[in-house]
Amino acid sequence: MRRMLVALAAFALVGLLAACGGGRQDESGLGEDTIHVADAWARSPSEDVAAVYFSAHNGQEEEDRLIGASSPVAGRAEVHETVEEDGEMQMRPVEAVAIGPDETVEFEPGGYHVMLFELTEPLEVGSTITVVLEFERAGQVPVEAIVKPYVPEEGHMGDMGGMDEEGGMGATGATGMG
Ligand SMILES: [Cu+2]
Repeated sequence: MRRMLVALAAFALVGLLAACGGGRQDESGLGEDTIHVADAWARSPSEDVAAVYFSAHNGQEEEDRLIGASSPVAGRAEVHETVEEDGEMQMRPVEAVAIGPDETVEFEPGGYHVMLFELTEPLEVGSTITVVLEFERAGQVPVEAIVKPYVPEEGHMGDMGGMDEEGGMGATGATGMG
C-alpha cells in the first residue's frame, strides 16, 4: 500500500512538472500558451486596400491555423498567399495558414499576408492600425500594425489599378503587392 502511494505521488509530481513545462514563460513571453505576433506592419498601395505583414509564433502544444482576420479600419479582410504563376507574382486567398507547435511563420512580402479591403479611410504612414487575427485554437489575437510607405518590390512595378475594375485578384491586378 505504501509503495502504491509513493508511486502515485511520483506520478502526480511528473504531471505537475509537465504542466509547468507547457506554461513556461521567458522574458519575451514566447513560452506562453497562445499565438504571439511580432513586428506587424502594413502598407497601402491605394486608398482602399492594404496588406499586413507580421511574424506569428505558436506557443501552444498543438498546431494552430490562421483562418481569418478583420479590422476596424477595413470592410473586410482576407488571408492571402503570393505565388508565382506564368512568371508573374500573383496573390490569392487561402483558407488557412497552419503554424505547428513552437513554430514561427513569417507573413511577409512575397509570401503570406493579410489583405484589407474597403478601408474606411486612406492609411496614414506612421500611424498604427488594429488588425484582429482569427485562429482556430487561440481565437482572436489583436495586432497593432504600423503603416509604412508603399514601395513596390523591384521587378514588380505593377500597381493595384486592375483590382478595382475587375473586382478581384485579376491577372494584372495584384502584381507588386503581397
Ligand atoms: Cu494580398
